[in-house]
Amino acid sequence: MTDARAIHLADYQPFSHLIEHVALTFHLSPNATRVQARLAVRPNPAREQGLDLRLDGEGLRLVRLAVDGRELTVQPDETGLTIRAADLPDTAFVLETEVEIAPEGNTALEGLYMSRGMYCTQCEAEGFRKITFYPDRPDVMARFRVRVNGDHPVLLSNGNLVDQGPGWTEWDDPWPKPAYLFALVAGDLRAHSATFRTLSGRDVALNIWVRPGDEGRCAYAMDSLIRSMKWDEQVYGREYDLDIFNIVAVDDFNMGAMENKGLNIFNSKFVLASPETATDDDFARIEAIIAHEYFHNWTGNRITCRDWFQLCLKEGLTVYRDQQFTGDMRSHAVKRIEDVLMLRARQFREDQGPLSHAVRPESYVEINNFYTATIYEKGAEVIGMLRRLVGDDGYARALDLYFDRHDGQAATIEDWLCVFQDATGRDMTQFKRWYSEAGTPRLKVSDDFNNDTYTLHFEQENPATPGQPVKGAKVLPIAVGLLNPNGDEVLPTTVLEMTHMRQSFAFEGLATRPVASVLRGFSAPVVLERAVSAEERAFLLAHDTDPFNKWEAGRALAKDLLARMVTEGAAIGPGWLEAMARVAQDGSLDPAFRALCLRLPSEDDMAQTQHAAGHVPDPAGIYAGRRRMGDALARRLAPDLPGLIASLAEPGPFTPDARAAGRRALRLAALSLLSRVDGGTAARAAYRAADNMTEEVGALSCLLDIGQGAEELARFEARWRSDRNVMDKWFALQIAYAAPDRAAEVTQTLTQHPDFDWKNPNRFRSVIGALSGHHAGFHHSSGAGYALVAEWLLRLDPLNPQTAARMSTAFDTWPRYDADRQAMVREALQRMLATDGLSRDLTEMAVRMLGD
Ligand code: 0A1
Ligand code: ZN
Repeated sequence: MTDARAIHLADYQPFSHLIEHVALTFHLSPNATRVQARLAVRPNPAREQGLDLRLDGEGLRLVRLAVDGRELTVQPDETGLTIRAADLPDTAFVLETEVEIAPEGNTALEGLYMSRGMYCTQCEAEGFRKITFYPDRPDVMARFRVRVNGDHPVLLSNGNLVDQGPGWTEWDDPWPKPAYLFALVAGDLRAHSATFRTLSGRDVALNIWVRPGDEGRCAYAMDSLIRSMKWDEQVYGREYDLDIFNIVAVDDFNMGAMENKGLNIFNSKFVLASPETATDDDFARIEAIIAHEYFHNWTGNRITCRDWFQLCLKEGLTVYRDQQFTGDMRSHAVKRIEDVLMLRARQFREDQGPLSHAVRPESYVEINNFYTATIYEKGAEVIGMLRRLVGDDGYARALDLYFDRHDGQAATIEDWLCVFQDATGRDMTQFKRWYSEAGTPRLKVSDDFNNDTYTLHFEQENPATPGQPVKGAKVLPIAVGLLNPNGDEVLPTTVLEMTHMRQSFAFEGLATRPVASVLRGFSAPVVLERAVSAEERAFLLAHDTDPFNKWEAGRALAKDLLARMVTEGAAIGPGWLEAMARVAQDGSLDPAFRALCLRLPSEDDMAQTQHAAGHVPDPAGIYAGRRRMGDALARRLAPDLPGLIASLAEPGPFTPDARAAGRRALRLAALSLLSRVDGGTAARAAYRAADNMTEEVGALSCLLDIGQGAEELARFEARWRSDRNVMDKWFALQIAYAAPDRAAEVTQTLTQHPDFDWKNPNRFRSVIGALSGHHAGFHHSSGAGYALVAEWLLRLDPLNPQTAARMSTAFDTWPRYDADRQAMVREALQRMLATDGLSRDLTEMAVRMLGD
């Protein structure tokens, strides 16, 4: 995209000055908070001398500015202020400013804002400039001391608490940090506390701060934090580095959570959990996000990013680390399958549409639009590939070198690849394409067998993406295994390294033609194109020793069948049904794995696959075909379902561990199938008997799925009305299970509900996001889904552009669909662009999605 306001990686320059120390004093007040800043500044020896000092600042009322105690009159502009070189000493000096801001009116939830009476901050990526004048860029790292004056009983900031008195606290953070990691919280909060003793024997005070009444819902988050701290010591040798670690839960938050140094701020839905209010999925997400934010302490905070183009340096690595952690805590097989499902649903979708961008993009207009699945999830996949290529030892050596060499620095992808090169001797030039080139490679596979030699032939294709028509060959680690026709493995998992556009690999000394299991563990983020018969898929589902490919075989069977149903009107034959029945009944398999196998491919996934295969997806046809598959599976399994459900009952009280959660997942999958044949009798009973949210929501979903559950919905609402996080589920479920032709209408009705607080991002997402996630409802031929989502995005944009822009990605798949749908989406996007005062955030998204 060419835009005058675009920022380019190629234009990077170090900042003109260094900030050695920052002292901030806050006097909190909803409409007139005063922020005094005292910056110890000196010219940057790495730059030419005698430069002006440019500070970022937005929406700040400047009260005072002084250099070395001498007051200056400077007129701020829209984006900051400039102090002329002539007004600055050429050696170290002290810059003082005082500004006034109004956190109460801050609906964008960036900078200092208020959430239900408490003050909190969100500074990543560029929120600090809404708090005070400052070089708001990650390569300017400084030590901060913060004094908070306010009426609230709890006043928090980064680092260690060094002093306090009535109505004030003082915090000192000894670790230099960029401004985006600054945080402040003030409120009437209660702590759930614990102590952690580090590897070297230091005691760290741990606190999770929540609203009064929520203290009883912090135990799981605290347990997750302690396990994360231990894991990072054991696996990466990383110890925590302050005397205190605070986490605060807030209800109004644009994202999941934020890794501010020593003071993580979380969306309350990723902290608060009790068996009665949180589902197994909620527990798993809390564990993963607590770990993610904690792991940032080293990968993000101690070593940060030089500029925002390097965002994947901290995010890809931290996601990779949190995925490893979850695998260790739960099940590597199940975690890998879930991660790949997510990758395909979000990242492949993004990468195959108009929003495709490189893991390290080269330009942006609004950096908040680049907190994407590509930066996070593909960024993590790239690290997984690196590890596969250099091996576990090479990876460990490279990471040790990374921490040694770059601690305290703002680093780049070049630095990152260099530690791999230096630690392992491997040249990273070709591998770097994974960072610079967008798009999902397609990998075509064929094979032959001659005498005793089996050969796999690979061909990679790297499709054009916006602004990148031509690409080079990628390095692909392709994990393969070979099975004998009797099911024995004759070649255990072996990583083939593909570096050319076409490459073949031969395996000699085989008595019979083997069955190949290709791309085990999903060893590279590619789309595999391989003609495999239904028999061979069923064989792999039964015999593959690689759990990912075992699951993948069942998945591919289902997708092949659904594709033939919608394009050729094929009937559901016994092959898939029998294969599924065998998995459902195989007591030797982990219940969580069986539950994943029984899950049908999503409608959006089918549309993506059909589009890639050259078909125009028909949302209504996919919806209907998928329902027919579910009904057929339910009929096939019906006799066994009550027994299966009974055998999975958990005796004793609820525990959120992976084993118990896996059993509940399979039980609810079975209950959902049973509901299709018993008219909902078992699900209604399960709803009445439920003593935890997983089963309450699970049983309710079964009923909604068959067009029932009105009474249960009313009971659910009456019971949970005052619990915002639980009520988000109530809103979202009704939309998710609405019939496609009613989805927009149901959503519209819910927007009239007195509890539809649309300024709260969680509530907005649970209603408007639920509609855009309802494939057949959102893409309904009437256009009602498109219209309603567009209308609400436009309403949200002036208040909270970041969340409006993020949610606009609902429209990014429009090029897949027929001309009528394309026209309706284009028209909606053009209408947005024609709106006066549209934010830079949403403008950039609409322009990129339109692609012209
Ligand atoms: N760094 C956080 C996510 C985050 C990113 C941007 C935000 O505002 C624009 C807020 C949070 C993480 O990776 O968890
Ligand atoms: Zn992160």
